[in-house]
Amino acid sequence: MYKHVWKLIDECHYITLISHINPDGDTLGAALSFYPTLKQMGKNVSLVNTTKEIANKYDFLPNFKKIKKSLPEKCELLISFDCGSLDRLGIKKGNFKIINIDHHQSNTLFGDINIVETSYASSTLVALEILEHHHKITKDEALCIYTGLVEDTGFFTHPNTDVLAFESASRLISRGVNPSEVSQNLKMRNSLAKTRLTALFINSIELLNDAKIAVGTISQKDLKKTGALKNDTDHLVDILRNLATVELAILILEEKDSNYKISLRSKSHLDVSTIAQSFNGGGHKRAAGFESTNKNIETIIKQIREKATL
Ligand SMILES: [Mn+2]
Repeated sequence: MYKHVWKLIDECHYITLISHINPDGDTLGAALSFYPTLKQMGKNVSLVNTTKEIANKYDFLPNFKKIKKSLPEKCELLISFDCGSLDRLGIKKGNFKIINIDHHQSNTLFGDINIVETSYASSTLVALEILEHHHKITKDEALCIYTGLVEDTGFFTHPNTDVLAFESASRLISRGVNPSEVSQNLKMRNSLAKTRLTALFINSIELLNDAKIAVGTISQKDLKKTGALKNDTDHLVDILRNLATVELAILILEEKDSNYKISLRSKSHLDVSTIAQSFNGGGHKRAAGFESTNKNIETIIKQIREKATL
């Protein structure tokens, strides 16, 4: 399979590396990890993410500043990273081939080549294998890959943390990654606005179903009041899941157009990806999400509760 990837890359000159909307460290790290090699091969490479605001905390990743908001005029090959479906890229299918590199169970296999390793903790680990099939990876590549790995494993605490995760981490560190520096970049650069938003969020928490479900909401008003950005909300759902009795965490984020983005997390047994899929969303067993145009939050919560076997 990896041979096919490198063959298609060889055949194309205009290549776009794209990450999913509302990007995390995994999708960005995976896309950025491919940039230096393709550049070195003499390709015309574009980095694309269609999200309006990308969290600043990723600005330490090499070539982060080269990410553009829309597809370039010329594109022969699109390589998608960490994205389960084409619509999550925020683009229309065009006259280009697609390589789909991912680890989501719910992946729709929308590529001409699909490398979807659902047992891998992060998409960056899939990227690592493909890159290592080609050359010995550099420090910059290792840094991008390590960032995706720590984010998707919750710094080696989520159930997806396995031997491959640690073996890969060890290899990446031996290539020059400084784990403490990565942690500082990702976790110790919060704004006061984000911290104040966290306080508002904590006050919104409600417990349901004998405290097995926790629901927290963030409104546009909350964002305005604190000056926080939408990407300052990524950590909030974990606050819900971290409550002792909670199996299902539900974060409801009001978007600008008063639609809602719902993030679901479970702790030990509930499969939230099937719940998210029933609302046309997707994700993993313990972390998934969907978007809703239903203005009635209570109805959404009721529907989720009906689908959750606790
Ligand atoms: Mn991922």
